Amino acid sequence: MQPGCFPPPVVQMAQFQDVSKQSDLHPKPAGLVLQYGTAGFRTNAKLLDHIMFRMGLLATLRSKKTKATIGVMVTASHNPEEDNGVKLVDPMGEMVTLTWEGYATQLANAEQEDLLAALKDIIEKEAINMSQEADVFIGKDTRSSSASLSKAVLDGVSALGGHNKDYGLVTTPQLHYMVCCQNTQGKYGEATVEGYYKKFCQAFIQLTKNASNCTDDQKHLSVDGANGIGALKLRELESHLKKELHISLFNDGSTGKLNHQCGADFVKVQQNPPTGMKVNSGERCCSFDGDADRIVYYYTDSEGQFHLLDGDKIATLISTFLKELLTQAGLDLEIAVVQTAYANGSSTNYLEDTMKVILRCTKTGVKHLHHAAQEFDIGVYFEANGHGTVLFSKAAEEKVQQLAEDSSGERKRAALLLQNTINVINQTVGDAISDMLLIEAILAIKGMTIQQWDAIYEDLPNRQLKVKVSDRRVIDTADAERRAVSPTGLQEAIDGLVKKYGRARSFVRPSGTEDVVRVYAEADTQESADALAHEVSLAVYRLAGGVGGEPKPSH
Ligand code: NG1
Ligand code: ZN
Repeated sequence: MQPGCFPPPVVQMAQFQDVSKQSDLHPKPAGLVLQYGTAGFRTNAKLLDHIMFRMGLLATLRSKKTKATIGVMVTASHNPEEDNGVKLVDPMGEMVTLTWEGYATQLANAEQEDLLAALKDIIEKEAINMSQEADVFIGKDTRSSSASLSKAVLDGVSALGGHNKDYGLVTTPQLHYMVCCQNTQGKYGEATVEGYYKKFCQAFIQLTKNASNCTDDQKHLSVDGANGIGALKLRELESHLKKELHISLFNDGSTGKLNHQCGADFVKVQQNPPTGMKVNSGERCCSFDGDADRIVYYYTDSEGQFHLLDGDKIATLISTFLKELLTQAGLDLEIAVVQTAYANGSSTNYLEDTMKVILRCTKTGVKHLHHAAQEFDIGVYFEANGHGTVLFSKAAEEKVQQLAEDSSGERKRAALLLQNTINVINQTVGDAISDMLLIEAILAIKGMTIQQWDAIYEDLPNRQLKVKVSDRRVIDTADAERRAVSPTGLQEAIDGLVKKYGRARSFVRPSGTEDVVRVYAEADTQESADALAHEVSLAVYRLAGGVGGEPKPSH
């Protein structure tokens, strides 16, 4: 058949018969409505079988449309073990587009008898050539539900005649990496788990080989694996590090429960060390989340006080390092940092006033940050929760390479460091393992302790809370989620409360992954941040249809 031509109806019918038959084995509970949210579908695993099957169908259509390999990752990241979720990965390893998110929701919510019509609707709207080959890569996390749910995805792919490659247990960023490698014909790296370890570890070893005054003590890092897939993968990676980094792994999944009182989200939100981990005073520690796409660092001081180094501190460390290298290399490249409203006010001030980098604020969700970061030669993006990476434009990468070849002395040294920095970063998506290697390399090269890193700026005390309301969609926001435009009176109430405290800021937004409204507050003292967060929670409860008892002061 000619490219672009529609297949004869008989081919379509045969394909759809298979879809019909298979779909009966993955029935949708009547009336269930789910939304493709901030990070795909995410809810209790028991409600997801039909979603997985249908996402297998959709990934196959997306692959036919883009004529490229598409990824499907079965994970619910930092959510509890009982939940699960699924997200699609586009050809270059990025999140699927907004239009296709819409199709995902449409397909997920079609009642059983309407599925074929919904499918045909997408095929028609996108003018998909159904005789085009399709390839789908699939990965899953360690949840007990993930095995059968990923099997349902495979059924969806084969029902539409797509080919699949099942990577089994991988981290979310590993799957993004595989998809990108495949679609760049290996230019980004080899599309295997082994290829992933080789690429990032080699770059790490190259980066650190000249960090001559790095002692064995400084090479030690304690990692909380959140009892998830990141722990398994870190064990596999260790041998590739050639003892350049000594990892003590805790919460490796052998006994503890996934994300339960551990992992990056717990540590960030509770502002406490995870359970199940030995945190020696002054020692550098980090936590991954359940699918290893987030990382936060921390230590406790001699008085037992906990110090968190979150995504904002990570973005600051990385952008400082890159800026210094650019100066040493004499390269004139534009560097920007992208944050969300959750970024600590101190980090924003530091980046803007002291570092003088270009700063952008986007809505929550990595797809927004990723897109904003793509607009610059070098875009460093991090959510405060530790999800982030660095993007280099093609032109920037070429300039670095050219300089590494043509220059000598200090400029060459800087260019080579930049080149290896590019190679140690997983540019497809935030990646706990790759971010960890980059941070460890920077600290080693700069001979910097975690305390010195922490001292770059002092965080404003802050608090994050959740409020249950009957319908969180009543809250509408503007200005990168920093202002609530509905319900009426809510923003005015928040403004009034914020005025009571020093250096205060607060905002609310409906979560895209949980049925809650999130409240964020920061102020000059922890007491003030806690009080403000509580008062704003009460305003949400009263003005946005709170359910259950009124929020109580938590601290
Ligand atoms: P929601 O539930 O929309 O706040 C959370 C995180 C996001 C992002 C997604 C996906 C916060 C405040 N929100 O989204 O940043 O990481 O999960 O995992 O951390
Ligand atoms: Zn995650």
